[in-house]
Amino acid sequence: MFKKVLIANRGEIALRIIRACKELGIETVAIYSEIDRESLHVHMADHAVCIGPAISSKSYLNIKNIISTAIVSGAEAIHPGYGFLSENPKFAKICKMHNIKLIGPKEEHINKMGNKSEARKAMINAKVPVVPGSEEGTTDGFKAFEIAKDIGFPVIIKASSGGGGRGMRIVYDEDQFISKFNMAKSESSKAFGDDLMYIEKFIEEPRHIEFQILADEHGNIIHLGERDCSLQRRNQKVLEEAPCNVISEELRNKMGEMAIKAAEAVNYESAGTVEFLLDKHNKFYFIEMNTRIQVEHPVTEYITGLDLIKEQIKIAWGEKLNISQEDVKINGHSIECRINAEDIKNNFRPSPGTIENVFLPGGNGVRVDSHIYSGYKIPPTYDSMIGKLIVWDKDRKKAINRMKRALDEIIITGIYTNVDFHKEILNNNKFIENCINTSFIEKEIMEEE
Ligand code: MV4
Repeated sequence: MFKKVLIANRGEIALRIIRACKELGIETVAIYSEIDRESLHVHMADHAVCIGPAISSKSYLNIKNIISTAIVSGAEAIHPGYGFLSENPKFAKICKMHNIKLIGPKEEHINKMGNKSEARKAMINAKVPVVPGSEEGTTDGFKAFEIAKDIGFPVIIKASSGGGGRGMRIVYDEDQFISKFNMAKSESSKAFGDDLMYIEKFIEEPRHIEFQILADEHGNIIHLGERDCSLQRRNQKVLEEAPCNVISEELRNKMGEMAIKAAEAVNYESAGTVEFLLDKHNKFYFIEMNTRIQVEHPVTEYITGLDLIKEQIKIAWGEKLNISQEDVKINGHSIECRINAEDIKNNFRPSPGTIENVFLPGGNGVRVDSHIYSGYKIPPTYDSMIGKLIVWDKDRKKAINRMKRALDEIIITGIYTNVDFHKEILNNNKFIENCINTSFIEKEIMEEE
């Protein structure tokens, strides 16, 4: 097993990876920016190296400093976590050049799935159902318009180098198309340096269902069931849960089989997530594949009893999966609430600053993944998530009850948080009855306020 691993990330996911390494007897090297000197991952790692100023481009995205820190510290592998360099093919390539194992997929997997129109093409060839739409990407608005008319409005314009909702535009009728196409194109060009777009039929009010994949370097691929990530605000996930209890065993097996086929199509390795849309008629469509561990991985860990970070590290070491698809058993129900330092009464604007007092919940079936502590100064530089509260119980109603109890225990003073926003969602009847889809938050929660 690796002797020393560098964690190329910060916050709660850096702690999460350090914990998995410690339990595997692996020495850990943390990297941190100047503003993160007092962040918890710096204190929890065996070694810590300051790699630059606060701004991400000069620190957590600074490939040169990260690689040289790995070499100087003697780390044989790097875990990138999520965000930052976790889906950067150049970083994967440079790790390989320096004989440093990247704990995650290979450069070709990241490239293939990072180009969303190429990914669509690979899925069509692999006979994985995709949303009706364009075969190829295009930068030509008039060609795109013809495709949109063939598909039938409403359509959604997506950036081929986008993902996660960035550079997306929904078009309800013909006369909006060209202007929205050009806006999306210029946004994509600025954000990703690429203005290749593709068009899909817009699926109205779907559920956003993603399947967790584990694939080793010996061709074994399994799925670990689904997560319902429909509760999103401005394309940011708010609350995730597993399993989705409106999906029958039969549908779960069908979607799981397609998720494995999607991974097989690119000879995938490591942990990955295949995203589907599930429409009102229980038809499902592939939309994209994420080639990283995701924020919401703990809900899958709770219902399967697996440690996904340890599984990634063992796969990177070259071990075969020690579980088969038949061994995967979904037990109980898990819900995750993302705890953000944001002021929900002021348009959810970030609320950095010094935390005065913290009390975080515990008890049966409660897990908190967070790096905050009393006196911790939340920097304004990075995203506003300060932790995740995850619960497990025997079924969805019990899990909701436990989550409400746990949220009530939270004390975080000195900054604003979105805890009350979560309480509102958990008390909403449509949520309690699981009558939700991707428009739930905008329609049910935001319009109410
Ligand atoms: C869609 C869609 C409906 N129809 N594609 C959102 C981010 C990325 N994962 C893909 N996403 C979507 N793609 C088609 N053809 C709905 C979503 C979607 C969504 C869209 C707008 C606002 C919030 C959303 C939340 C989840 C999924």
